[in-house]
Amino acid sequence: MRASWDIFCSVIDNFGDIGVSWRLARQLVVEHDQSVRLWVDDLESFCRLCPEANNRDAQQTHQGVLVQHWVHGSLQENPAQQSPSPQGTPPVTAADVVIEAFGCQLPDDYIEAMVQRARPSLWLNLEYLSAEDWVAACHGLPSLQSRGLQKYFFFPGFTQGTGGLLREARLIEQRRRFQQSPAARQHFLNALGVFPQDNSRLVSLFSYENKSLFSWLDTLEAGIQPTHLLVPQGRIVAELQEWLGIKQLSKKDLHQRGALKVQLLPFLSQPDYDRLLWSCDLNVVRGEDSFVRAQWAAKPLLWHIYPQQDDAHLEKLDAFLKLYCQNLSPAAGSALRAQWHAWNSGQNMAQSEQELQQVWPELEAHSDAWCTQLSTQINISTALVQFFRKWL
Ligand code: TRH
Repeated sequence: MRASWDIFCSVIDNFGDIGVSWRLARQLVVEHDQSVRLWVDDLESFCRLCPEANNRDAQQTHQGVLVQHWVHGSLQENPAQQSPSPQGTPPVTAADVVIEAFGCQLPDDYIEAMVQRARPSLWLNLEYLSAEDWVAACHGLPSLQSRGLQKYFFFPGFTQGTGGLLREARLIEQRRRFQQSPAARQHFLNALGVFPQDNSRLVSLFSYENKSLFSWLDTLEAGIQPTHLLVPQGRIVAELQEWLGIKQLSKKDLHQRGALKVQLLPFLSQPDYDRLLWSCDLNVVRGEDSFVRAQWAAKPLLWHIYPQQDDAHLEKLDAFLKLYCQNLSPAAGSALRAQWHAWNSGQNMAQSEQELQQVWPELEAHSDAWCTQLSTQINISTALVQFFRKWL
């Protein structure tokens, strides 16, 4: 059944909110043949993830998704129509399924439009990803709202009973094919201007500002194996420049210190960012979406979790580590925990890096097994469509 979907995304900071919303919108169109409108309050950020978009048109269609600029407080389905809607009539028609991404507040006009529908909309709040135990128990619970409406909480997650993770239908197959083809990898890297030496370890770095960065770079500089560090343009660049002692990292230059080469990359499209993750031996990722993509890459990862007030994020970090380390040997589990804790609390990375090197082959095998295990779970877009069908 082809239903209409409205996804509301308010960009708070960074790219996670829009990254997830845009990925979900595309999947609903391409894989489930749904009619999707994506409401975004920040077209500038959207353009970074969808380079074919522009920041001028309030309405534009990309990859089958109608993208609608949303100015908080004023909702016009077609801003070109300047005539005001008749009194009491909302300026929009509410969709069959309404998703507010990450608890963003729906405009009053839109809630009014939901109230006025003959058949109610299914209203869902797509929550942030967490591996905490309580998530499965809260997934799918309703909550009564004003005006007699009901909203359901949809929780992504890593375990049975949650809404799963975003995963395109053929992602694992495409990733395997890419990783089995040295020519495909080489072609992709060369096109980015990356020519790694045969014996060097390729590492991608996408992180927030981080107090542990200098000590981590120091260990890579002093390493026995050469490291080639690839850094998509972003928040970590200023600190990298400081460590390198240069004013401006430019995309053309390769900076070498000891065993470490540092190379700046442009901010990539989402599909190219996936290919970068598939190409590297280790991926340093952050937030929510890049963290999940690194798991689909089936390579070891280091997560810089989005920092929250009162260190609430450290509980989330441990909840994930508890799951992820379940099938690791005690030595590998403790080395990984030590490295992730150090990276997320500004500690020196030297010792944990050394310990991690001892268990590296086990970590590589584990990241592949973890990806295989996770990919047996339902993916979010399918779970949402099923949720809607059951609710009808
Ligand atoms: O940008 P983020 O830090 O977003 C965060 C998180 O979502 C966090 O949970 C949320 O609370 C906060 O925003 C507001 O990290 P994240 O989630 O990894 O999103 C980055 C997106 O950018 C992801 O979709 C991958 C994409 N990306 C590219 O498309 N190209 C690139 O070159 C890079 C580095 C990332």
